[in-house]
Amino acid sequence: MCYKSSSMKIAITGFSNSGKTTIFNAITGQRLETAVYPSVGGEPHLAVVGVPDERVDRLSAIFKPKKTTYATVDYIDYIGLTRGDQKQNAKVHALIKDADALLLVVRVFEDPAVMHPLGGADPLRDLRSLEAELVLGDFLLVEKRLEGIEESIKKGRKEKVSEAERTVLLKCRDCLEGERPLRELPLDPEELKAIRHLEFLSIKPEVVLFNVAEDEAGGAKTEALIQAASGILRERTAVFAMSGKIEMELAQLAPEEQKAFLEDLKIEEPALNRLIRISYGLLDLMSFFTAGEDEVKAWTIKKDTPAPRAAGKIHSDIEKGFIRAEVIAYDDFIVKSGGSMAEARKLGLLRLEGRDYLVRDGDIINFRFNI
Ligand SMILES: Nc1nc2c(ncn2[C@@H]2O[C@H](COP(=O)(O)OP(=O)(O)OP(=O)(O)O)[C@@H](O)[C@H]2O)c(=O)[nH]1
Ligand SMILES: [Mg+2]
Repeated sequence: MCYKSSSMKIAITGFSNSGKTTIFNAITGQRLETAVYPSVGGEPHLAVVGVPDERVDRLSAIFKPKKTTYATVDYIDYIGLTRGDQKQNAKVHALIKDADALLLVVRVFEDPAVMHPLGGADPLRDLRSLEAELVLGDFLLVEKRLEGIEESIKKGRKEKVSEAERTVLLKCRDCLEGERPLRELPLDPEELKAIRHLEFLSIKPEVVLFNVAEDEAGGAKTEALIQAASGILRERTAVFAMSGKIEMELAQLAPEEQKAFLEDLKIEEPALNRLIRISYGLLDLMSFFTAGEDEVKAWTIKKDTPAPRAAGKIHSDIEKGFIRAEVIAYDDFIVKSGGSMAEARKLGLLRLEGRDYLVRDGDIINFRFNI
């Protein structure tokens, strides 16, 4: 099984029956079946999801374009991890190893009708075990790779041995043996490059999502849980809690019904939107915008992308023929020029930036180019 796509990908994982497919349904608005027994196989679920962004909504209201396009992220949902079953977990690993981040679903809700693979609800134990499974999977991968390297050395096949890789792998082994995920190991870009081909799981940024009971999303118990989890996790992680079930039901309502529902509960937006934005932020991504009569669109780039490369996202011709970028920050556009480009021009708020300009989150850009 193989799944390739050029866009950023987040894999939903966790133990079985933690609510992964429920969350996937919430994120994607789909209605895939969820069951009280664990899934053991089948095809993974995939979906491309727009990142909710009120700046895009606002620009769209101003420009009234024919089309409005949000930034997107791909989500995968697959079978769960199993405690102590490396063979089963290797299947999961193989499918999600090329994801850019993990969304780890941890069950908090209690429901005797829904089998709990570890016996009963204990979210912190589950979080620790999940982390341990990811660490163990990577450890086995490191061992296997080191053995392969030793073998090549013994057979005198020097061309197959990268000393740089071996040195990093030894560091990785130490870290994993200390029961810490690889995302906590400080590695420079060269070192990261040497091991990238191994596609470790514990090196990926991670959002831990506590799937709490319907009435507990904002409660004190949940707060305490988030606090405790923050003590277990360190680098490049975020912790979040919501009720998968409620968010799924909400996502399946028509837009007007959804609005009424949120107003009734005095909630500004679904918790889900925040979750999607947090995940997007953890990928070190940001958005710039193009805005006109035809389309208002959010484009996804990595932080610190120079203007010509950002232009290349739109079209390679624009990158090749790049002359300048005409830029205004979203806040300046809305606040200082009241949402009018003519006014912005009059006030001198549009900047002309050259090849070295690093695009910032929220820049509204018009590229000048020549082909
Ligand atoms: N009471 C309650 N039940 C939930 C909640 N979230 C999920 N469930 C139920 O738990 C069961 C499993 O949910 P799924 O979303 O299929 O869980 P999963 O993690 O995808 O399970 P596998 O794919 O089998 O690993 C279903 O019966 C859901 O209705 C929740 O927040 N509260
Ligand atoms: Mg499922």
